[in-house]
Amino acid sequence: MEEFLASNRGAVLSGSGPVHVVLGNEACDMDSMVCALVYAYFLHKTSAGGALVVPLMNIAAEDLVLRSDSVALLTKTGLSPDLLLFRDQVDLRRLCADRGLRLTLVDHNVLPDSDSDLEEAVVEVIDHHKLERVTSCPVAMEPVTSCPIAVEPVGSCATLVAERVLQRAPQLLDAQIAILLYGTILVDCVDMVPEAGKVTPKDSEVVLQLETKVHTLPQRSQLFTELQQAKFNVRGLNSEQMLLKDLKSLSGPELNLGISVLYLPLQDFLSRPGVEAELSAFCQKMGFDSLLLMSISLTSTQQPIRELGVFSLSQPIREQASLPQFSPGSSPGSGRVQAGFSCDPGLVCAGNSVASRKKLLPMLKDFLWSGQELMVPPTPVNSLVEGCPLDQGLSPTELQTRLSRD
Ligand SMILES: [Mn+2]
Repeated sequence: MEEFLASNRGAVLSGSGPVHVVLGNEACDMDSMVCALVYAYFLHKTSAGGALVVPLMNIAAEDLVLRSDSVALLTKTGLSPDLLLFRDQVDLRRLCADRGLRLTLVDHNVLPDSDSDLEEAVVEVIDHHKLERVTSCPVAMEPVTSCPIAVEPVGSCATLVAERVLQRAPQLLDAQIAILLYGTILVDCVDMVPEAGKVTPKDSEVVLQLETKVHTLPQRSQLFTELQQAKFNVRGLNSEQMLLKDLKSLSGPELNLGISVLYLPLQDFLSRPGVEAELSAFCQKMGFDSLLLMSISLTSTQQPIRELGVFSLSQPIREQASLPQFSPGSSPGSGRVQAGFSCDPGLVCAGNSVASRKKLLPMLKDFLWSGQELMVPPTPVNSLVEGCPLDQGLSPTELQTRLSRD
């Protein structure tokens, strides 16, 4: 695997001739990363003609640190991030124009608008999301697709990639490849627990086959727990990286709202030295009027605690909120962070009461409904823990429902 990654990465960066890129989705979560890695390796080993195949991580190299669970899995397999090719390191349009480009999409089935000009390069799709890759034929009104598409509603796209490897090139399944696939399926299928509602019979079957074939795999639940905990690991991240780790934005006619999921207790984040200046700088940099901080952390017994805070640069919004100020650390009254409270009944954050939570609701409602067509983009698959307020994407109604629970 290392040899393949190093040599093909080099040949893409400084060689000539056509390139076949395997590309995951823009969230570049563990599933996208591993599917790109393993499927590119599979194509490299199995296609006749020795086409230059390379997995491309669909994020900037500097953002890898934000995918702490993926970093943990890479570390476990001994793969250095330096072997990976990232989106900011290669110009796909230039490759396409100068050398010829073939694209295989994994873990998504339609390119985002920003990449729609690369559509003609797509030669294959392997995915487990809802199929959106259709163009309507004006006459028959039947969906028309232009390339081989394998879309199945399994828990993890890695299941589909693993299935191909198992069926067509089982000799490739060394300890490294197996653990990449195994760890990803376990994370996506929440430790294969049926109650979590993610696992399908095919996921279970593939996991069993991997366990049967590769005897060096770590114990199932142990690996799952390790990777799950890595997701919460924000050690070494600065405040901006924490805010970026799971960031979504909402914009309406009168509003630019950021929503950041923080993987630590809200109070811990707000106690960071200089946090208010950092929040302010972050909002300015990203063009947000306000920032919703949704934190999720685990108790010692692994129970999730969710908390919410609002930071706003806008005086009217702060006044509208008319909430008791949430004081970061020991500096009361500095407050542009207007509220901090828990979404969970009975777990109320410092300085807040149920009353203040109720006052905040209309403000959030105004935020979220200020645009007629306001839609919250879907949360990147896998980027959030089960049951997080943003899981499955956040609709205004859902948020309000969650916040109204007393
Ligand atoms: Mn996926």
